[in-house]
Amino acid sequence: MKITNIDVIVTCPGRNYVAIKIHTDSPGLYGVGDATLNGRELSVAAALRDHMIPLLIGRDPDQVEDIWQMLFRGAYWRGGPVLMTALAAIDMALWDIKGKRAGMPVYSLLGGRTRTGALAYTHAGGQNFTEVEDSVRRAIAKGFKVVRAQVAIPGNVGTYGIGGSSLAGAAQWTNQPAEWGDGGPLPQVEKWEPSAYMRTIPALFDHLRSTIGFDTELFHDVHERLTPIQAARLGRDLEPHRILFLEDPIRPEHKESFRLIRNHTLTPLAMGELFHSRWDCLPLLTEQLIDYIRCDIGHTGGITEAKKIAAIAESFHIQTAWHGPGDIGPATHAANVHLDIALANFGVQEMVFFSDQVHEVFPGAPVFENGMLNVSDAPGLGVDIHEDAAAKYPYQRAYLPTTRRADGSVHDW
Ligand code: CS2
Ligand code: MG
Repeated sequence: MKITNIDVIVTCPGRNYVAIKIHTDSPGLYGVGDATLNGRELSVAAALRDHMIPLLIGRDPDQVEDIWQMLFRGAYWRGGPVLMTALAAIDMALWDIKGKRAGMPVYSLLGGRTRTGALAYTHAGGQNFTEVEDSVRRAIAKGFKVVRAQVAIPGNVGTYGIGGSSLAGAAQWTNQPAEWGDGGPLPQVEKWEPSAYMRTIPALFDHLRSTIGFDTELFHDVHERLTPIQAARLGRDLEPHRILFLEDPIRPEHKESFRLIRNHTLTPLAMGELFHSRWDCLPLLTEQLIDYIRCDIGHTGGITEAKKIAAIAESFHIQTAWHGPGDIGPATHAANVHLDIALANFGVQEMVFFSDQVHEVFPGAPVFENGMLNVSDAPGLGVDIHEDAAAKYPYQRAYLPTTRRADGSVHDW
């Protein structure tokens, strides 16, 4: 069998997505992959169209590992979010083809079902503790057993994850002069200070545990904003609340800093969505510096790499909690759940509910029921792409927000 051509589809059903369709010389047999990288979508599309796709025409789609090695090492320049997102899309689509050829869902190819479904979590947020409590209660009413909780921070503007952060507030900090940029959309600039944050989050979980109790697993995403000692302090302050994990406590570059956090707190730690290969994860896994590995399969080279990351993690008692936000496509969400269902060391799965527009373009996203996610038993990943629907939603440049401290200096968003 041979790859005959590969379509790159850029679409914007409510937000930008990039997808690929790998066609073969077997009539009607193709694979679908997600190549979405939030805020840098067209860079991935160009890497695919201009550099990677020409290398694949005529190749046997069955050779998933060899194609992965060739695309990762053959370019000499390797890694990073753009190339690893492009590689992930190709990898997902090749696993999709492999499943369709075998007449089996991808999880069967990965060793078969080890669980009835993948325990899922959703996001709760609000401007104050009562709003967050109400948001958590709504998630519980929907059947979630695990909920992430985020809250606005007094004096900060546009805090991550609270849902509907104030655009007007964020605009206060848009300090670029109008002449900057090309007149099109620019990143919102938000403001964040650690002290108010460090005081507010323990108080939030005081409130949630005293009102909702301990039957629901709760946790918090720091979103890479603290220093190691600040993260250690927050982890210790949260210990009485028994959160499932403290996510992304610090920025990803110096991984050994997790040793300092680990030495000071029993609060479980999670990291991974800003990593791009197993090598990024290694010290955190082999030194057991984290408890959950949260790589984004769509930015880490796909299913082939995620299998290897999970295998290393399993050897060190570390569970998976793959990244599953709204800014990756249904094919990655499906790849998450196929792995979740098959892996022995699955922990918990982040998910979102897609809009009708997204379902129209990408039918087949995982299904949420009774607190768990499942994928269909259709051969392959179970996700398709409808190009006609995709064409209705042209790309619209958009950026992630950026963050600055009160003195105007850049901080991690
Ligand atoms: C967040 C993400 O869901 C999460 O864990 O960290 O939503 C992250 O902010 C986005 O993926 C960035 O594009
Ligand atoms: Mg996160």
